[in-house]
Amino acid sequence: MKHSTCLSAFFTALAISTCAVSPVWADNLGACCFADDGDCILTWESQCDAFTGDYQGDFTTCSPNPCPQPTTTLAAETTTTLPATTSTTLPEPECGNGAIEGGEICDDGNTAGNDCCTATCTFPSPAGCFHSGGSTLTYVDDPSDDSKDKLAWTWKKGSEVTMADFGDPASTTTYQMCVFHVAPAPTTVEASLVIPPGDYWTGGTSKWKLKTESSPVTSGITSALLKPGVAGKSSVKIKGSGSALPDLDLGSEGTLRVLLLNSVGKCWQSGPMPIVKVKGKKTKAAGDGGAGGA
Ligand SMILES: [Ca+2]
Ligand SMILES: [Ca+2]
Ligand SMILES: [Ca+2]
Repeated sequence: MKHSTCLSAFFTALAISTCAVSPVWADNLGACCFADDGDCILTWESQCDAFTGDYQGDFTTCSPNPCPQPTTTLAAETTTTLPATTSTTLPEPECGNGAIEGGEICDDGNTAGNDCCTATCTFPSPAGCFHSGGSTLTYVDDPSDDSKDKLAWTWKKGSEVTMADFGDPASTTTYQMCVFHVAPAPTTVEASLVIPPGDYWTGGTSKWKLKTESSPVTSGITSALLKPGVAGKSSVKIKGSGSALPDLDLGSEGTLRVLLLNSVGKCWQSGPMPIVKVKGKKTKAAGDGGAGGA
């Protein structure tokens, strides 16, 4: 009840009461309401009519207010329409673009196989490669003078290899030597050394030999010897040196694997080869290539 309204009604109606007290002594005095705003005042029924109120009956009170209260019309609910969700579609990994994406293990910038990263961007498997009865990899890294860096890989007592397996490196067959760090995981490729075909290769009847000091082989390979043979007699030796040779990060422990692959689809593998010696600038790994490249 609005008190000011009550007092106004009190003086208007000459009621001798307060709003909160039931007018029990006055005949025909009760509570009425103003329908307009829901306020309740005490007055006679006739006065209630004058106020265009709704008389509630004799001896009724204002407390609790018997009058219908104005209803508040709630604003219509508004619906907020959220902007449509936009989705971003990531581009599919593309093998051969030089960037390792999605599930790619490697990406050497091409979709060719027979190199250190396959056409499906995985490392080449040693399974099916020619294997050796004894292999070593030695690497000398001079930290201040790269011209003194040296790399040597020997693969001997190998499984049966024919001259045809070597292709024709003097004119058409490309070689790539890959050095992998296979343990502890994950496998990383530490070197990818390409030997493109060229007339620095000689031989072709009983062996292939590469020897050059001013090597056009940008990977730093300076000599190679490929010898076929029956099981236990085939061998491969590859050496590199100088500042063209990349600095390898072989670490001081773990296990390496060397793969030599050529573009006629043959491969020679050594490993796994534990790093057996680290002395000064020199790192050596040694082991056998398991049968079937295991
Ligand atoms: Ca890629
Ligand atoms: Ca490749
Ligand atoms: Ca170096």
